[in-house]
Order: sequence, then C-alpha cells, then structure tokens
Amino acid sequence: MLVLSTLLFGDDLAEARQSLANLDEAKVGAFELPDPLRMADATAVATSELWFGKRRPEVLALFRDHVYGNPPAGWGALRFTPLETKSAALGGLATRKRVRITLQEQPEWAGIELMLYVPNGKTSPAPCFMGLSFGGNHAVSTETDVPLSTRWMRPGKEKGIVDNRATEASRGIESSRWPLEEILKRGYAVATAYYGDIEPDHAEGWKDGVRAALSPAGKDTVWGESDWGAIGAWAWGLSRMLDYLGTDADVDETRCAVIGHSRLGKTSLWAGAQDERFAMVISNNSGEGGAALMRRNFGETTEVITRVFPHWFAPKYRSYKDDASACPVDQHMLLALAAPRPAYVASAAEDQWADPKGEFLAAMHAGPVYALFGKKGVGVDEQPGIDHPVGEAIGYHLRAGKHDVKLYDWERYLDFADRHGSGG
Ligand code: GTR
Repeated sequence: MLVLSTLLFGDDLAEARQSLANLDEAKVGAFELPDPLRMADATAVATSELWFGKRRPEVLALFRDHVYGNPPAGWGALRFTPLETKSAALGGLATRKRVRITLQEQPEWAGIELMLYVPNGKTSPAPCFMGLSFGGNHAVSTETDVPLSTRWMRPGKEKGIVDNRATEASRGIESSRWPLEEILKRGYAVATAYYGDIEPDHAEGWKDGVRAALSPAGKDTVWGESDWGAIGAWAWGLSRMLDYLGTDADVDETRCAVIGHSRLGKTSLWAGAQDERFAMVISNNSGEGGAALMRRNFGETTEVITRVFPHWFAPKYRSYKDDASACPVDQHMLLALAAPRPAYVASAAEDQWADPKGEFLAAMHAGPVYALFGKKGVGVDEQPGIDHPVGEAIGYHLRAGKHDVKLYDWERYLDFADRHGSGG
C-alpha cells in the first residue's frame, strides 16, 4: 500500500488500486439507503410541490455541503467571443462554430473554447447534446482545421500528449466517443469543450482554473470543508456553455441534454442536478462519485477516490471514507435531483471498477421521486442483462465491453432523446 501511494499518483494509482478493491458480490454486505422522500426532520414528502418546495433544495444543499461543494455566489458578466463559423463542416453535413466564453471581471482565466456543430438544412433550432471532453476539441473532431488545444493535459492518459501539451498526434483520439456524424444526421447539434479549460485535472490545477479566478484569495485560497472541487467547477462550466447556447439561434436551449463519461459523467450528473435548464441528463460509466451507490462496497470506494483525486470533491466528502453510511445522501438522490426530467445511466459489463450494479440500483432507487410526477423510472426491479436497455423516464443499459463510450451507447441515448420529445 505504501509503495503504491508513494510511487504512483492519479490514474495510475487508481488502476493499481483496483486489485485492492472488493470485486466480489458476496462481500458487499447489507446497507440502507437514505430515503429521498423523507425530510431531514422526518416529514414524508408525498407531493411534487413538497419535493420542489422543500426536499429538493434540501437534498441539493446536502450534496453541496457533503460531496461536491458549494459553487460561488456570482461570477459577473460573461463574454462570448466568436472565433469561427464554418458553414460546410464535415463534408457539408454541419456548420461548425467555435466561441470563447470568458468572464468579464476575471481576465486572468483564459475561458472555455466551445465547439458547436449544428446540422445544416434545419428549419428550426436544433436540440443539442453537450458535454466536456478529456482531450480537447481537436481530439473530438476528425477535422484537421480545428486548432490544437494549447492547455495543460494529463500525461500518459490521452495519446499524443508531450510535456502536458497536445500534439498533432492527439487529433481525433476521442472521436470514437463522439460519433458526430451519427448524432448530426439524427438532427441533433453537438456542443463540447475541453474540461481542462475550466480547470486542469490535477491536485493543483485549480490555481490555473476558474476556482482561483473566482476566489477572493486567488491562488492562496485555503479551501473550506464544503467549498467546491473540480467536479463542481467543471459542472459550472457546462452551465456557462448552456448560457452561450441560449444566445445561439441555431440551438434550442430548452432541449439540451448534458452527457459525460467517467469523471465527466460524475460531472454531467452534478451539472444536471444543479441546473434545471438541462432538459436531459446522461451518465456514461460514471461510477463512484457519479451514478454508483457510495454505500455499496464494490469497486472504487470513497476512500480510494478521495485519496487519488482529492481535488475533485469538497474536502468534507473524504470524512466518509471509512463509513459511507454517515453521509446524509447517496447517489440515487443525485439522480433524483434530475426529476422529472429524463435521465439515463449506462454501465459497461467489464467496467467493474465503476460498479455497474451500484449504478443500476441508484437509477432504480431514484424511481420514487419520479413517481411523484406520475412517471416510471427504470421500470424494472432487477438489473437487466448485457445489451438489454430498459427504462421509461430513467433509461439504463449494461453494454458489453469496457469502460468507454461506444456507438452502441450513443444509439441508445439518441433513441431515448427521440422518445422524450427532444427529437431532431
Ligand atoms: C479513474 C477513477 C474513476 C473514473 C475514471 C475516469 O481513475 O478511479 O472514478 O473517474 O478514472 O474518469 O476515467
């Protein structure tokens, strides 16, 4: 253990620790989930009015105080600077725009470079899938005229990164996770940005991100127990991207789904929980700190995630490392914060680290909150088998294969969005 923690860090340490985590269903043990429909003072929540008026704000505040931290009270005016409009992108299928989103009062923060593809030939504003990427816009797109990101990137993890910077070799490396043509042909726009624009993903990354820019003490900030972490910052960035989309006549900002994979799936859930303008919330293999129940001792644990990635969460979250049952929330309540909007949770069969069953159970146990609105959640009470998508207001599937985003996942999300009236 000592060797692991001294020689390895970040993702490498997380991977090495997989061997130490429980991956045996028989050893999970019993646990009791907090009731999303019972107030802290034990009042039962039996109506959607009470949910919205009292319980939802309470649950949101609990997640802020205990897990992801509190966002800043304000950030002043935004500035949207158009960088490019290319009307015949992807062989004429789409118009590509790039826009820089900055804060007028915090010029030291370089801002978010949003890349938007809208399908050509539409007569009405397009619904949109939006999410952050691990490798930058040039990694999402296969178009060689998308400028390389110049920002800090994780070493080793993404291909073509040299000295923490993108190189030509990193073009398109994430394109299999973003099947742009399939999405656009179905009538949806796609909006994306590099997550490191908002905050570089390492323990000191906040000093070069929006958290330092918005903190009165800047780089000298000492974070309090319930202050926001990187996931909170990334989620904040998604909301600022949605602010921009609200000004773009090609996009219908009332039909924007927020999507993310893995740590960015944790982020999309948190963005969708806080910002009700996201019309749909999608978590792809988000695991611990995302869709997976924290009380289930399977795969990654609170102890591991807060040791390896301390900067992702509010410092308080680590206090639950030895006893998740002391935390006043669990992740089914995070999904419930999306209600009554459609939400989707996807797992992968070989991604045991993310605890597929714990992800399904969270989706299932969010159901009672959807029922307050007369909606059915996943509609089943047992995890479905591989490649058997289920669900009504809450979609769920367990894809064959590894931790990744595949075309299979996207086809399910597109069908789900079509079904819920977000159709292109
Ligand atoms: C792992 C981490 C997971 C997940 C993943 C990712 O190292 O343990 O929680 O977030 O990284 O984002 O790829």
